[in-house]
Amino acid sequence: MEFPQELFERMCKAQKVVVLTGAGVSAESGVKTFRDPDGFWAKLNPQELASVEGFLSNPNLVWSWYQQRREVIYSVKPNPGHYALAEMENLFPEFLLVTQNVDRLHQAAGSKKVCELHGNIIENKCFDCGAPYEKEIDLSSKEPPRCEICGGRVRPNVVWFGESLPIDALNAAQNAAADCDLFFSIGTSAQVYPAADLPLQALRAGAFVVEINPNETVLTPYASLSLRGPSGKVLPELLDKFKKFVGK
Ligand code: BJW
Ligand code: ZN
Repeated sequence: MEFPQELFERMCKAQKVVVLTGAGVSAESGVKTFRDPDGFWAKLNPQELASVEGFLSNPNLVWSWYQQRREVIYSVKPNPGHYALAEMENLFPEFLLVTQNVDRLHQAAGSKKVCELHGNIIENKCFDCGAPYEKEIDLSSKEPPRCEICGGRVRPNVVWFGESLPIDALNAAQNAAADCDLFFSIGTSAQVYPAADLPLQALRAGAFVVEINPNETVLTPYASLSLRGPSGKVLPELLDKFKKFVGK
């Protein structure tokens, strides 16, 4: 892929870099996205599976869905896109990786500073009292275990529709977006708020916003640059060429 010279120049000058990732970054690891034609929401109803109302009306269904996803996530590995992002962390004076993904693949690839906006699927907590549930989960269990403190149902530590995002992660992401010079939006359809607002905040702050996605998104008309392709291919190539650019 050809990259415009301006991108390398921006990367060279950048002091504060923010990266927002979404499900597309894990697609090449074998984790389904949500809104693609073969994604989860093509056949399943988000309100039924990823909302408080869904859990209240059918906790076993929601629990089983997350159990299936956990099985996939425990069996997959980071892809070259994850590794390239882990390496990028060391190339800029300030760098923040903000992810909507719940799969912890960025951390598995070696990223150190990761801001999880939508929680993660590895940890669990009580639906009623919020206490962390730290006992090991039997992956074959078809109904949520009960909280040892209050007896409430246990749920994954993810953020469902209508729920607030973890306040520290959200503050860190918004502050960084509003004060960066280079912002990458990678593998996200940019439809879910407040994450979708981050690249727009960066644009308002005067940052150069680069989208990496094989498909157009609602962000495309506003992005300073769109790189069309899978992140597992585009990111390692970008990193490689940037290192050569800096080295010469
Ligand atoms: C590739 C690729 C490859 C494929 N390489 N790319 C303002 C306006 C309107 C609505 C709202 C608003 N503020 C809040 C809302 C309500 C709601 C919302 O945003 N709704 C919209 C959908 C309209 N937001 C919320 O409820 C949030 N809470 C909140 O704001 O609280 C306060 C509040 C509440 C209510 C009203 C007002 C304020 C919470 C959002 C939580 C989202 N949770 C989920 C589930 C997490 C748990 C789980 O995993 O099950 O998070 S939904 C799902 O979407 C998941 C994802 O993190 C999130 C984003 O999806 P993502 O990552 O973008 O995936 P896709 O599938 O959409 O896109 C994949 C992309 O990859 C595509 O573009 C492909 O082309 C690309 N791709 N292969 C690179 N190889
Ligand atoms: Zn409890």
